Amino acid sequence: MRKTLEEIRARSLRAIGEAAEPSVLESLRVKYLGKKGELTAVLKQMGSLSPEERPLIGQLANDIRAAVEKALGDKLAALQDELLRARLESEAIDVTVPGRPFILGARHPLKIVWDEAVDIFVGMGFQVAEGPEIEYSDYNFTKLNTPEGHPARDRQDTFYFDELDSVCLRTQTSPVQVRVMEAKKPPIRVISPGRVYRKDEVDATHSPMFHQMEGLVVDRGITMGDLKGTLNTLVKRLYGPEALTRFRPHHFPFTEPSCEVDVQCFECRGQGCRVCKGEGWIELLGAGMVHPRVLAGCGIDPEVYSGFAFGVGLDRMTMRRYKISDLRLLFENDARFLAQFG
Ligand code: 2NM
Repeated sequence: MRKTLEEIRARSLRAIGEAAEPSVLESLRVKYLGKKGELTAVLKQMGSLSPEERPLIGQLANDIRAAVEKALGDKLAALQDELLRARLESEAIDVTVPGRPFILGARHPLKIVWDEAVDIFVGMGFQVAEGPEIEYSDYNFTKLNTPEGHPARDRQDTFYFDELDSVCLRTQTSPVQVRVMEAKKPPIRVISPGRVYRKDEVDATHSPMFHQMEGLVVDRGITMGDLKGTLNTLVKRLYGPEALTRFRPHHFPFTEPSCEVDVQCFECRGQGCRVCKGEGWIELLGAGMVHPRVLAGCGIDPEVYSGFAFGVGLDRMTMRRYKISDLRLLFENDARFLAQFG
């Protein structure tokens, strides 16, 4: 029996030494130490031993059980260490590898000017209104006191979609304001920034798509004084408190009276230079008192209400602000150009 036990000890310890996986250790534990295991089977025969031998064999069996258990435990710990080490090695991350460059975008210069103009008007209580870029000629022209046959409706200048010229790409954002007047009762204070389209050949100052911001105020008792106060505020916020304005008579079909607004040249202070082409003044925007026919056509009684409106070209404003000499730069989306602005 002693021989059998020593043989079990040697065989089990060798098998444990050769085990390559924790699951193998578990089956070895069952095979040698389990209820139906080899060591247990030998102990069950202890009854046949003499009283002198029994404690000695019992002690030996206990020593073997302890040795096998310790070997199982040590080997399991060693296997787990090895597994962890292999995993740490295969999943290692080299935190010293340089990161990929992170390219941060920049706001388009036109959008900077757009946002600034919106902020100025929102500060004066205006709301931003939007509308479709594909518009009924009725909204783009007729309701703006520009009837069929009017030179402003020429097919040479407007992108029409159909033979009847009844749908077009909007040539101004005023149709947005027509929609506002039809939908809401005064008081109305809105601006409508957006893309507009005219059939222009592309050059340094022309593009078939450009950007406008129009404004509209309608209420009881609105006068040319409100127009001047509002637009003077715009100019001073844009160009500083020293900026001087000039209101010149002009003509638009949708306003009466109409005017153009100039700002005194900030380069030469009115003396005349290259920036203002010797004029001393720089043309900024068009404006006027909304024509009574436009108000009436939108369901607003011109005997009760009056209003003023204006339109400003955002592309030109942007070019002036950033001294950009060619309009095409705004539309080419060359990242080297765009990265130069906030
Ligand atoms: C301009 C100049 C003058 C204008 C008029 C209207 C409306 F809808 F009220 F009739 N919106 N915008 C207007 C007036 C636009 O752009 C140079």
